[in-house]
Amino acid sequence: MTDLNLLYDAILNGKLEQSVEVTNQAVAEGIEPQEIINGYMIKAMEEIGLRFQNGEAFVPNLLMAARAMKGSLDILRPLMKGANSVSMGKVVIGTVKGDLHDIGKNLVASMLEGCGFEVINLGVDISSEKFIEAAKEHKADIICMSALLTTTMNYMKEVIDALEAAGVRKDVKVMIGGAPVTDAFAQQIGADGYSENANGAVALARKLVAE
Ligand code: B12
Repeated sequence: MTDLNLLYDAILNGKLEQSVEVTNQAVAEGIEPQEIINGYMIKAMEEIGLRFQNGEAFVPNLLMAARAMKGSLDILRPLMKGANSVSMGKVVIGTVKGDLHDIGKNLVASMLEGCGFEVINLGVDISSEKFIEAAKEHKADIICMSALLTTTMNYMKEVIDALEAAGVRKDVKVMIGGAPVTDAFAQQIGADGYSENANGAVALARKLVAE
């Protein structure tokens, strides 16, 4: 039986090979991706973040932890893809301009995909122009924006204003998220919803599409 605490340690200590190995073992034993991600991987990222905040870890440690996290997510992502033949709706997702954090955003994208949404993942550092262009091109039902920095979260309002100015705001719902984002902030900038995690993001997306 795989000891998933080893996965927690591997991500926390930025050991890619170990995290991939333990993840593969866990998958072979039939452990649910959700349990692996929520129970161990996200917790390790939270801990490295705390250490960084307290001056006990530094940017290279964050980078190595992120690399290990991604290695494991790459294994789990395909397993989360649902066997859905009918699309629940189209989602354009990206991390806003100036922000390079993509782990949480990719997790949200994978969960949405796994739950039957068609997801167009634009990547990181996405400008309002790119969000608008993609929303129009793909006739998106929802735009999802992610921001992990208090400095970049304000750009979400710029995107919403630009959607308004381009005349497409009425055609799409806007969901936002990321560690510094709150419900109050979402309301303040005129987003349609906020969720603090990937599971909640799916529930919210379903609700918004049904509206
Ligand atoms: C890993 C990491 C990095 C990596 C990112 C690698 C990558 N590819 O993503 C690197 C090393 C590149 C990095 C860089 C920096 N980072 Co950094 N980073 C982190 C760290 C440790 C973890 C983030 C993470 O991946 N968490 C795990 C995921 C699963 O959680 P999440 O992102 O929050 O996502 C979940 C929810 O928020 C939500 N969600 C996310 N997006 C969305 C979107 C929608 C629509 C919805 C509904 C939900 C949702 O669902 C997700 C899943 O549950 C955080 C600390 C933390 N605890 O957040 C700091 C942190 C975000 N970084 C921080 C800082 C300061 C920086 C740098 C400025 C450091 C520097 N001096 O260079 C740079 C900025 C670079 C840039 N321009 O973006 C600060 C931000 C402080 C602030 N208040 O603004 C933090 C909080 C660390 C700290 N405690 O001080 N970082």
